[in-house]
Amino acid sequence: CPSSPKHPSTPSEKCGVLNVTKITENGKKLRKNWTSSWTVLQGSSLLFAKGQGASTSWSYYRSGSIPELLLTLLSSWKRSVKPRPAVSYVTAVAKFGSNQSKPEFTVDLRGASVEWASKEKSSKKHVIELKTRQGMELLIQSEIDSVINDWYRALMETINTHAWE
Ligand code: I3S
Repeated sequence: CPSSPKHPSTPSEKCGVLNVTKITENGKKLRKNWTSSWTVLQGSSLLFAKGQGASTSWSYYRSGSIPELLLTLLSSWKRSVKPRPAVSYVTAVAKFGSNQSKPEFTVDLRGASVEWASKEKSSKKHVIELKTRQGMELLIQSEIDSVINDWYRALMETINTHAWE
Protein backbone atom coordinates (compact mmCIF):
# COMPACT_ATOMS: atom_id res chain seq x y z
CA CYS A 1 0.00 0.00 0.00
CA PRO A 2 1.14 3.57 -0.56
CA SER A 3 1.61 5.74 2.52
CA SER A 4 -1.31 7.73 3.85
CA PRO A 5 -1.69 11.36 2.73
CA LYS A 6 -2.19 12.44 6.37
CA HIS A 7 0.70 10.44 7.77
CA PRO A 8 3.17 10.13 4.89
CA SER A 9 5.78 8.43 7.06
CA THR A 10 3.46 5.63 8.19
CA PRO A 11 3.00 2.89 5.62
CA SER A 12 -0.52 1.49 5.32
CA GLU A 13 -0.87 -2.00 6.69
CA LYS A 14 -3.37 -3.25 4.17
CA CYS A 15 -5.39 -1.85 1.31
CA GLY A 16 -7.63 -3.03 -1.48
CA VAL A 17 -11.07 -2.81 -3.04
CA LEU A 18 -13.95 -4.19 -0.97
CA ASN A 19 -17.73 -4.02 -1.15
CA VAL A 20 -19.13 -2.28 1.88
CA THR A 21 -22.41 -1.18 3.38
CA LYS A 22 -23.28 0.34 6.73
CA ILE A 23 -26.26 -1.37 8.34
CA THR A 24 -26.43 0.53 11.63
CA GLU A 25 -25.15 3.95 12.69
CA ASN A 26 -25.40 5.33 16.24
CA GLY A 27 -27.54 2.31 17.03
CA LYS A 28 -30.04 3.18 14.25
CA LYS A 29 -30.75 0.67 11.46
CA LEU A 30 -29.92 1.95 7.96
CA ARG A 31 -31.03 0.81 4.53
CA LYS A 32 -28.24 -1.16 2.86
CA ASN A 33 -26.27 0.62 0.18
CA TRP A 34 -23.54 -1.68 -1.13
CA THR A 35 -20.68 0.23 -2.72
CA SER A 36 -17.29 -0.79 -3.98
CA SER A 37 -14.73 1.15 -2.01
CA TRP A 38 -10.97 1.53 -1.76
CA THR A 39 -10.26 0.35 1.78
CA VAL A 40 -7.18 1.09 3.86
CA LEU A 41 -6.30 -0.44 7.22
CA GLN A 42 -3.97 1.86 9.09
CA GLY A 43 -3.12 1.50 12.75
CA SER A 44 -6.43 1.07 14.54
CA SER A 45 -8.42 2.78 11.76
CA LEU A 46 -10.17 1.40 8.74
CA LEU A 47 -10.66 4.00 6.02
CA PHE A 48 -13.07 3.85 3.13
CA ALA A 49 -12.19 6.22 0.30
CA LYS A 50 -14.71 8.43 -1.42
CA GLY A 51 -15.73 7.71 -5.00
CA GLN A 52 -13.72 5.89 -7.69
CA GLY A 53 -13.54 2.83 -5.44
CA ALA A 54 -14.49 0.53 -8.24
CA SER A 55 -12.13 2.17 -10.70
CA THR A 56 -9.55 -0.37 -11.69
CA SER A 57 -7.13 2.28 -12.90
CA TRP A 58 -7.30 4.14 -9.62
CA SER A 59 -6.83 0.95 -7.61
CA TYR A 60 -3.72 0.14 -9.59
CA TYR A 61 -2.48 3.69 -9.16
CA ARG A 62 -3.07 3.60 -5.39
CA SER A 63 -1.38 0.23 -5.01
CA GLY A 64 1.58 1.55 -6.96
CA SER A 65 1.17 -0.82 -9.92
CA ILE A 66 2.10 1.61 -12.65
CA PRO A 67 2.37 -1.07 -15.40
CA GLU A 68 -1.22 -2.20 -14.67
CA LEU A 69 -2.33 1.43 -14.50
CA LEU A 70 -0.82 2.12 -17.90
CA LEU A 71 -2.42 -1.01 -19.35
CA THR A 72 -5.91 -0.09 -18.13
CA LEU A 73 -5.48 3.49 -19.34
CA LEU A 74 -4.20 2.22 -22.68
CA SER A 75 -7.19 -0.10 -23.12
CA SER A 76 -9.66 2.71 -22.30
CA TRP A 77 -7.74 4.96 -24.71
CA LYS A 78 -8.06 2.33 -27.45
CA ARG A 79 -11.83 2.30 -26.86
CA SER A 80 -12.18 6.10 -27.08
CA VAL A 81 -13.00 7.92 -30.32
CA LYS A 82 -10.45 10.73 -30.01
CA PRO A 83 -7.47 9.27 -28.23
CA ARG A 84 -5.17 11.70 -26.43
CA PRO A 85 -3.01 9.42 -24.31
CA ALA A 86 -0.68 11.99 -22.74
CA VAL A 87 -3.57 14.16 -21.59
CA SER A 88 -5.55 11.12 -20.35
CA TYR A 89 -2.63 9.88 -18.31
CA VAL A 90 -1.96 13.25 -16.68
CA THR A 91 -5.64 13.91 -15.95
CA ALA A 92 -6.14 10.41 -14.63
CA VAL A 93 -3.21 10.59 -12.25
CA ALA A 94 -4.19 14.07 -11.05
CA LYS A 95 -7.79 13.00 -10.54
CA PHE A 96 -6.97 9.71 -8.83
CA GLY A 97 -4.27 11.38 -6.77
CA SER A 98 -6.64 14.03 -5.49
CA ASN A 99 -8.93 11.31 -4.19
CA GLN A 100 -6.28 10.03 -1.83
CA SER A 101 -7.04 12.66 0.79
CA LYS A 102 -10.81 12.17 0.90
CA PRO A 103 -11.88 9.24 3.01
CA GLU A 104 -15.62 8.69 2.78
CA PHE A 105 -15.66 7.50 6.36
CA THR A 106 -13.35 6.07 8.96
CA VAL A 107 -14.02 3.23 11.37
CA ASP A 108 -12.36 3.13 14.78
CA LEU A 109 -11.37 -0.48 15.37
CA ARG A 110 -10.49 -0.01 19.06
CA GLY A 111 -12.96 -2.15 21.00
CA ALA A 112 -14.69 -3.28 17.79
CA SER A 113 -15.72 -6.85 16.98
CA VAL A 114 -15.62 -8.85 13.80
CA GLU A 115 -17.38 -12.05 12.76
CA TRP A 116 -18.60 -13.85 9.66
CA ALA A 117 -22.09 -12.54 8.89
CA SER A 118 -25.00 -14.96 9.11
CA LYS A 119 -27.26 -15.73 6.12
CA GLU A 120 -29.90 -13.45 7.65
CA LYS A 121 -27.55 -10.47 7.43
CA SER A 122 -26.81 -10.89 3.73
CA SER A 123 -27.46 -13.23 0.85
CA LYS A 124 -23.95 -12.56 -0.44
CA LYS A 125 -21.01 -14.93 0.01
CA HIS A 126 -17.93 -14.04 2.09
CA VAL A 127 -19.44 -11.30 4.24
CA ILE A 128 -17.77 -9.93 7.37
CA GLU A 129 -19.82 -8.15 10.00
CA LEU A 130 -17.97 -5.40 11.82
CA LYS A 131 -19.38 -3.72 14.95
CA THR A 132 -17.76 -0.68 16.50
CA ARG A 133 -17.86 0.67 20.03
CA GLN A 134 -19.60 3.77 18.64
CA GLY A 135 -22.60 1.71 17.50
CA MET A 136 -21.75 1.39 13.83
CA GLU A 137 -22.36 -1.92 12.09
CA LEU A 138 -20.92 -2.59 8.67
CA LEU A 139 -20.87 -5.43 6.24
CA ILE A 140 -17.70 -5.94 4.22
CA GLN A 141 -17.55 -8.32 1.29
CA SER A 142 -15.41 -9.56 -1.55
CA GLU A 143 -16.24 -12.13 -4.18
CA ILE A 144 -12.70 -13.50 -3.82
CA ASP A 145 -12.46 -15.70 -0.75
CA SER A 146 -8.68 -15.38 -0.31
CA VAL A 147 -9.11 -11.59 -0.31
CA ILE A 148 -11.83 -11.59 2.32
CA ASN A 149 -10.02 -14.20 4.43
CA ASP A 150 -6.93 -11.97 4.51
CA TRP A 151 -9.05 -9.01 5.57
CA TYR A 152 -10.73 -11.06 8.27
CA ARG A 153 -7.34 -12.06 9.65
CA ALA A 154 -5.98 -8.50 9.45
CA LEU A 155 -9.05 -7.01 11.14
CA MET A 156 -8.95 -9.65 13.90
CA GLU A 157 -5.27 -8.94 14.55
CA THR A 158 -5.84 -5.20 14.65
CA ILE A 159 -8.82 -5.52 16.98
CA ASN A 160 -6.90 -7.83 19.31
CA THR A 161 -3.91 -5.49 19.34
CA HIS A 162 -5.97 -2.38 20.12
CA ALA A 163 -8.73 -3.96 22.23
CA TRP A 164 -7.84 -2.25 25.52
CA GLU A 165 -7.03 1.24 24.23
O1 I3S B 1 -30.98 -7.41 3.88
P1 I3S B 1 -31.78 -6.79 2.76
O2 I3S B 1 -32.44 -5.51 3.13
O3 I3S B 1 -32.69 -7.77 2.08
O4 I3S B 1 -30.70 -6.34 1.71
C1 I3S B 1 -30.82 -6.23 0.35
C2 I3S B 1 -31.44 -4.92 -0.07
O5 I3S B 1 -30.79 -3.85 0.54
C3 I3S B 1 -31.37 -4.73 -1.55
O6 I3S B 1 -31.82 -3.46 -1.95
P2 I3S B 1 -33.26 -2.82 -1.76
O7 I3S B 1 -33.00 -1.79 -0.69
O8 I3S B 1 -33.63 -2.19 -3.05
O9 I3S B 1 -34.19 -3.88 -1.31
C4 I3S B 1 -29.94 -4.85 -2.07
O10 I3S B 1 -29.90 -4.68 -3.46
C5 I3S B 1 -29.35 -6.18 -1.68
O11 I3S B 1 -28.02 -6.25 -2.14
C6 I3S B 1 -29.42 -6.38 -0.20
O12 I3S B 1 -29.06 -7.65 0.23
P3 I3S B 1 -27.73 -8.48 0.32
O13 I3S B 1 -28.26 -9.81 0.68
O14 I3S B 1 -27.11 -8.39 -1.05
O15 I3S B 1 -26.83 -7.97 1.39
